[in-house]
Amino acid sequence: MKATAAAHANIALVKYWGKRDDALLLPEAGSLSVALDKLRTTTTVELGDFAADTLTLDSREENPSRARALLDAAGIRQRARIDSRNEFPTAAGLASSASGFAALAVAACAAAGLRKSAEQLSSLARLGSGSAARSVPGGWAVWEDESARQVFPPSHWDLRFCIAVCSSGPKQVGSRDGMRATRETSPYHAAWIAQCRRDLPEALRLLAARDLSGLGALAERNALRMHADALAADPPLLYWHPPTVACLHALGELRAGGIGAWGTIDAGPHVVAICASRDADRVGTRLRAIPGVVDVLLCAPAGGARLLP
Ligand code: 2P0
Repeated sequence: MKATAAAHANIALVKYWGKRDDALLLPEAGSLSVALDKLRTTTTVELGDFAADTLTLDSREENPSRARALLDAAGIRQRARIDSRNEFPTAAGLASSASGFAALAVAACAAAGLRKSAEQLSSLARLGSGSAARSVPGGWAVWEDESARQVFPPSHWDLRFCIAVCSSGPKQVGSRDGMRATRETSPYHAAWIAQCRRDLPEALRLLAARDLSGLGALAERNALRMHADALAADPPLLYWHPPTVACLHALGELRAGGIGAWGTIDAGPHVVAICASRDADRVGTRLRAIPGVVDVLLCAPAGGARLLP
């Protein structure tokens, strides 16, 4: 009645920003991501006759309601004691919901003795947080409908992802509320969704061909267009801080100097630079020198969620 699983967070190169079903967390358009090795979460689930569900995240009590939605969908009726630990600084505002819910789906089903397919586990993780569907298969993952699938393994391409941590506080508007507000109030939202539907097949073609300048530029455009959509919401959603903008300029300067590095930004201030492994140290050093950048984490592609012994 007890099991532990680990999963990695992921960064999307074609972003998920809009739901076609708020209750089922189904996306309006498909997305493409890669799992990141350093952003690992380990979750232990114990099922039993407890008074209530409890969720502890890095030793702090959290509301277990989203975890319960996942457990209910899996058919798990017993109460759960969930203990989730991030091997990276959550205080820095790095998203842990994707890795957390992916690890939870795998650990909870194992604790309950349920045999689920990879597809079913991805679909369950999605009910905790949409992007968690992509952390179950890991590697390069595409999520279009109920579950995500791995399209290439982590070994497909030796890229690096330099995460420039651009603030130390929690963000003001969470992804779920921000996404809903954008869909309901941004006049650009239909154009954003149409763009994602064009970007996904093109990104997959560039990924298959290992075309870094093509995929990097596409990912940067896709992220900036997602933020253009969010900025156009009413009230506007401005996730960026001054170092966010400075990082984008620095990456442009690196490219002008012959180093291929492109940025992507989730619903927060941090910039993730995509580059070849041989350039990662130079990119990391450049980003670390920017005033306001608190830390830089260097990540490589990682695999999917798995049970730990
Ligand atoms: C993504 N993000 O594709 C996009 C890009 C943030 C920006 O998925 O409401 O925590 O739980 O489905 O998955 C973050 O949103 O939102 C996210 P819910 P989630 O990675």
